[in-house]
Amino acid sequence: ARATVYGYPRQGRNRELKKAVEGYWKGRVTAGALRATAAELRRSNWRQLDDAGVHEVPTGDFSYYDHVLDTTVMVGAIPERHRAAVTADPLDGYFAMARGTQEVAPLEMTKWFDTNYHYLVPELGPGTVFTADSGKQVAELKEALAQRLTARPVLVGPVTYLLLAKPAPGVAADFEPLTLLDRLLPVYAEVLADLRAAGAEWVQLDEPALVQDRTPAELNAAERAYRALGALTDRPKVLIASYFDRLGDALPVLAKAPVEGLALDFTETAAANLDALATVGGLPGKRLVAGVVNGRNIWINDLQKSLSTLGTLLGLAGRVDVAASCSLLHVPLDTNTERDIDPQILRWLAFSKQKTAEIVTLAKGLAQGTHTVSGELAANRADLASRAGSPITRDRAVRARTEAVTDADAHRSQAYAERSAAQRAHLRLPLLPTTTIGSFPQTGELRAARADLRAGRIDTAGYEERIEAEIQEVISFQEKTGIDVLVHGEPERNDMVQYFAEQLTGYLATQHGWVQSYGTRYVRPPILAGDISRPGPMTVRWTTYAQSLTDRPVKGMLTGPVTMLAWSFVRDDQPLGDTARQVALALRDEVNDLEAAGTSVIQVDEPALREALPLRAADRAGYLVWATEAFRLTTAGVRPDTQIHTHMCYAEFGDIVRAIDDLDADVVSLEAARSHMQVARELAAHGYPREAGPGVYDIHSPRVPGAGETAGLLRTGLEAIPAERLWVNPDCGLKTRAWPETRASLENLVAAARTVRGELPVS
Ligand code: THG
Ligand code: ZN
Repeated sequence: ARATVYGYPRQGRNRELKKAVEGYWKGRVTAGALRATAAELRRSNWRQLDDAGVHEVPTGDFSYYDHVLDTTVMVGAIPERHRAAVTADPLDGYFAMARGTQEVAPLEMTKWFDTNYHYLVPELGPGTVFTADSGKQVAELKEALAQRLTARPVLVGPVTYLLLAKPAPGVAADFEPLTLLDRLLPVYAEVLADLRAAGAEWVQLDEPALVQDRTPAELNAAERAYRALGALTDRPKVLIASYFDRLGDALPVLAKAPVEGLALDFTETAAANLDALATVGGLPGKRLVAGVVNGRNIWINDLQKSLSTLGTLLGLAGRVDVAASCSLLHVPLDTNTERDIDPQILRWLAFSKQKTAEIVTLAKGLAQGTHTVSGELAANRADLASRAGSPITRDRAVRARTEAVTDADAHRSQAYAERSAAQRAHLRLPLLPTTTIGSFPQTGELRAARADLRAGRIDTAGYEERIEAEIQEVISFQEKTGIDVLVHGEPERNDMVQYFAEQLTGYLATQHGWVQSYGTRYVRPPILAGDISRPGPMTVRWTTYAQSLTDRPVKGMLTGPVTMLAWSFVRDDQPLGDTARQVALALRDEVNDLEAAGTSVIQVDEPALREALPLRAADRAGYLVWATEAFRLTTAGVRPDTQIHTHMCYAEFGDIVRAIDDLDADVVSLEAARSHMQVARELAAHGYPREAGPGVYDIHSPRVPGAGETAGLLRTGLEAIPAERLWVNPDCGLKTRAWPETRASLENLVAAARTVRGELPVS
């Protein structure tokens, strides 16, 4: 048994890659310097893996922006509109596809399965011509071989690549990219031959799309693909890799494929792989790579348990190697750089470096006997016991409270129709009320104020003065502009999840735990480590300050429990629903405190409700039950005349409209500007009975929409949602925008609302 990994974080210890790439974009770093930084990061990652005892290192997993975009380049599927840029300069053309230019739009970005990583969606059509470009893969393999390492190129597999693609602009919406398989396979054949020639013994083809529900036709395509690739004579040995869940019906297909290896996820969600593998008779004579170390969370592995799984697997394959369940891209680098986490708790955590060590220990224990790793096993047992027995993971008061939750706690005292009337009387808003989603531009001065506070250049009082000054400006701007329901602008928040995590007991924030979200953008997901409680109010001070400055209602702004979970590392020692309930109760106290302090409108954001849906349809109903219950538990403790808003980003709500209704919020705001109010029509088609604010201003672009254009979107919205239930707001928060376009766009938004109000029949 040997140790391996499928991929490693790309950014470097100090996010050197982000700095180099962004520097290149600004013209401050040359292409040569960028390439040198990238090569040094790869070299150093491989060196670390090799030093740790990893037998076979991955290559080709590195990316300047995204590995799916790299695959698009590898197969020559450059969209028509980006061709000229790519021909002129491949590196600039690559970034043009990722980010767009003044002239052309970028590729669309969407989430990589149920992780928080985003990839660039390939655009294909009947006219797509694939051509092989193995340059990047071959060059990176040669770099690793020059370091005298055993290296295995890792590629997105052909079936997953096509399943992740969408019809190119102008191509019929029902075009199925998978119909291009026969044209794509010769290109993969050419790349495999090039990698063989460059010295690859093995190559890994990632097929995570096969862990999702797949039709017989799709499974048939997978079978054909690997029959064809397997039959090639000039190729390295092929390892098909699956991860993020169980393979289900795809397992027999891949087990029988005429290739040399299969990588399976053996973490909890994918545990069914074990029985399924035995049922198909194992992988006699083949290589099985066992993903027993969870590549998506940050908890130490139960080494004894993994060794026992691995022992069972030994009887089921010709050779068993040990790996993380997926690329380590989705976890931070190294726990050792965390200075603010209690050293005892730090021992419960494993980031990429620690997970690599676990994989090596397991491979050694499997190959040479557990006695050879007895020291590691003893330490692991002690750390697991320390976590299980810690008062942090079992807070009696929190447990007692969650157990006492009744169904009534999760339901408002009046039905929507009745409380809607009470809210109308209480708030006295005009028809088509205007509001914003919550955040206002995060200026350089605000970031500087936070940095000054951290560095001790200013004290808390000095910092709070600066925040109050910003709130004054935001409130006065909104009053002057004529917005109806105001916000304080969230100048005090770094990130909508981290801000709350830092204030809740049981949650850990990291200093350096960066994980790539997309391109050069990173997040530091906080860790749900223990039972969650709220020592004191978190937002009341700022909301009431803002309210003291105006007679118009100021919305309280909170992040909802589902999003708090989706954008954090979650506990693995209790059901997600239990953790969600604890977070919900802590947030419920905040909601109730806001109400008690005089806040009549409270928004609880759930941008992640849709994206946290499980990959397999069979798992979705269970998720939606606890997710909607957690939201209601957060919000149901308020009076009938207090108005609860929620907000969700990203399109494709069709499949969760029912769940949105089950949240029992009074008002929902959704992203809609780019899709010309498609969301409004979807809500109407599902008979959504509540108030809604489909966004009329696309905040993802610096472009200022004119008042006429915004009024047009409003009129379109009115065709689906009656005026009594339609709100007027941007698509999302304004924190990534600058002030000039924010000012102009919101002035136009208010003007548009006034114009369209004037067109309404007088009742
Ligand atoms: N917060 C958290 N997770 C998220 C989002 C979020 N996941 C999904 C989505 N939003 C991802 N979007 C972004 C957008 C911007 C940035 C990161 C993810 C970003 N990051 C800064 C950077 O890399 O320079 C660092 C931010 C910081 O200092 O904390 O700009 O909103 N939790
Ligand atoms: Zn949003």
